[in-house]
Amino acid sequence: MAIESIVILTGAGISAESGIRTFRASDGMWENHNVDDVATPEAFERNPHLVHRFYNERRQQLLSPEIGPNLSHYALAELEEAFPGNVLVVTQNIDDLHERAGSKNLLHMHGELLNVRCKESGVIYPVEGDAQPEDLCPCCGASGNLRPDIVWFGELPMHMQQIYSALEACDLFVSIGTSGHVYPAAGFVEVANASGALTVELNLEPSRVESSFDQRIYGPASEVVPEFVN
Ligand code: BJW
Repeated sequence: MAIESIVILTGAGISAESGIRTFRASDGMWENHNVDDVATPEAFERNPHLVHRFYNERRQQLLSPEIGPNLSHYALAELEEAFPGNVLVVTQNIDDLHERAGSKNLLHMHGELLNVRCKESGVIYPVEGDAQPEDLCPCCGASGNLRPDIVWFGELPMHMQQIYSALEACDLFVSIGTSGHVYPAAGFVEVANASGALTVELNLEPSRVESSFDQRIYGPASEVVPEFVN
């Protein structure tokens, strides 16, 4: 079967070798924070200072000189450039390492660390420096309305219609560096299977949904992704 349309789902594992810690690793970045204290809409209502500080620290880390794309990010960008058909990268990651590597057809389903969003209008703004609860929102002029542009637990992920349409039309679905613990992303493999696509998992270790894939290749992303793509 000729492959014309590819959907690639990426998770924290693809950025691990770039120095950004994954969520469920023992040294995970939520080690010092309960997820309910920093990654839910209720947490933001309760303590916006803490939530902004948490994301400000992560933004500073992302922008530090030692963080950059690794070979797996570059391999996906090169695939998109060279492949005659359609390649869509759907990332759960809030970092910008796919963009920095050169990926263009890219959807951030869990938002972007380098943006804030108005709670009232939904308008998105790039963050310059740190964000604070006191910042005035450019569209409504109020303070307290700008929140991190992140999809927290219980919120609807972004671009879902576009993602499901692409999954229903793809011939190949590749999942890279994701544990399969968080839905709806963990269910994408089943949508691709139902569409008749070949499904492949590339990860350091078997994910929670590994049995749903046709093929599985385990190892560090910087090795298995370039090998798979070439
Ligand atoms: C390497 C590597 C190397 C390491 N090389 N690999 C169905 C059933 C049960 C629950 C639910 C359900 N549907 C919805 C829910 C509720 C909830 C949910 O899933 N909860 C579960 C925990 C049970 N989901 C939601 O609330 C979502 N919203 C929603 O569902 O809305 C309703 C809806 C209905 C129908 C359609 C659409 C929507 C929203 C989820 C938002 C997730 N947000 C987070 C936090 C963002 C904030 C922040 O970053 O601070 O996004 S959670 C966190 O997990 C983050 C990640 O994007 C996400 C996924 O994690 P990921 O990427 O898989 O990372 P890890 O750490 O888990 O795994 C890393 C993997 O890499 C591991 O496997 C390693 O082995 C591997 N690895 N080094 C290759 N070098």
